[in-house]
Amino acid sequence: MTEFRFLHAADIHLDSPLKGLAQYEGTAAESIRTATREALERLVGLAIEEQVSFLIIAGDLYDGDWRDYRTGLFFVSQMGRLNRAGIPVYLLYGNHDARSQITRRLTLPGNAHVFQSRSPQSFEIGELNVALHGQSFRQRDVPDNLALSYPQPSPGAFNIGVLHTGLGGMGGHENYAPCSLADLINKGYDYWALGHVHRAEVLHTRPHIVFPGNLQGRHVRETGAKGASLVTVDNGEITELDALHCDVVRWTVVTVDLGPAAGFGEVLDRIRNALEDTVDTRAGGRLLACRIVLRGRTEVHDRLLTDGEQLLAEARSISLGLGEDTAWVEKVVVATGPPVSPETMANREDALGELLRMLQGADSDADLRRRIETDIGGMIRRLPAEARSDVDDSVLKAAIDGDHAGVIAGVTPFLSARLLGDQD
Ligand SMILES: [Mn+2]
Repeated sequence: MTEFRFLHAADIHLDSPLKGLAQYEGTAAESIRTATREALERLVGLAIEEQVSFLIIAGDLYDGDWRDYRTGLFFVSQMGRLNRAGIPVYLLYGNHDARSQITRRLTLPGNAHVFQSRSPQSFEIGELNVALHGQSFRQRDVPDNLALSYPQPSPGAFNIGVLHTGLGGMGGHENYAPCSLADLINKGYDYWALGHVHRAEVLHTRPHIVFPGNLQGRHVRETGAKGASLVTVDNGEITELDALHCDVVRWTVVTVDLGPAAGFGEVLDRIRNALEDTVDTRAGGRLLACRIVLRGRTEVHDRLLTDGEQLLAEARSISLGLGEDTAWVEKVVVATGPPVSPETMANREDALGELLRMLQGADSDADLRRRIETDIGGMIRRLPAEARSDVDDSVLKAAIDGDHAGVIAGVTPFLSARLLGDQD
């Protein structure tokens, strides 16, 4: 038997809208906006460069229905590059691009083979002695264990199962087309090309069961290097499994411990140092999209809480100072504390101490709760529905949920920071 290599990608989410980005200007925002397309271009470039025998896409190529034909035309243009290079593609649709989800369609070039959604389907590559088995999703929510109905392995061939699955329910992903690891191991295939879970993971070797992760991180919960798996097969055995990085923008969380930082200027210095360090160690030459988290007990805690807008602008200014398309700051989270603990503060013999003691008991104060419900509750009910869903701010979320204790706990640090700030 011959030696050959193939690429396994999944969860490309082409043209996926990036939440919260529309309000930002500049080249970094533009790079992030086009990142899923550029990552696909890189994948195709690598397939050609590495001279792979074929490419597998294991579902969620598209994020959902196309806004217009441009998304489909872009994909066809990339398939055309592979067609010219003589590289076939085996494409399976998942929950995001299930048959029922995509209303517009384009005919694909002859090198693209799509797994049908009616029942499992097999493709054979005679000259390599490879058999691929798979089934696309018919609709978004597939409750059945698809793997069980996949065909028996083709005797003597290198068998690949292509499957979009939540497996047994992996953290943060809907458990579509559920199955167990044992179902896959026992099938008798050589390689399972999975999709759906966005974090890359090799779940088993011999047989290999692999989530390559998504091709390009789309928000701060998808951090680190992203790409596809390059698999080398020699004489029917997998001899190498490499992660190829295709991401053009890399997401990361930068935690900055402020310790006893005494001034706003010092805070900015520490942010700058941390960003420089992160660009050097984690970016791999790509644009780094960062969420900065400030921690520690610090003198400037009050100012950080009350001057959020300036803090974010300064952090963005620092990132721009590192060079064009080097780093972009998505958000600065202030998770610092005052230099003295809240308990010590509450023991103060002054008006602030009194206020804090009052707030500590506020949740059991029926009168105060009624006033919060009247004032804030009324305001929340006037918010449009879309503003009430998918809320990032914990205090606002507590207010929407009618969690008065959460509102009081959430505003206490801001209130005491304001009061302390006014003393200066
Ligand atoms: Mn999926």
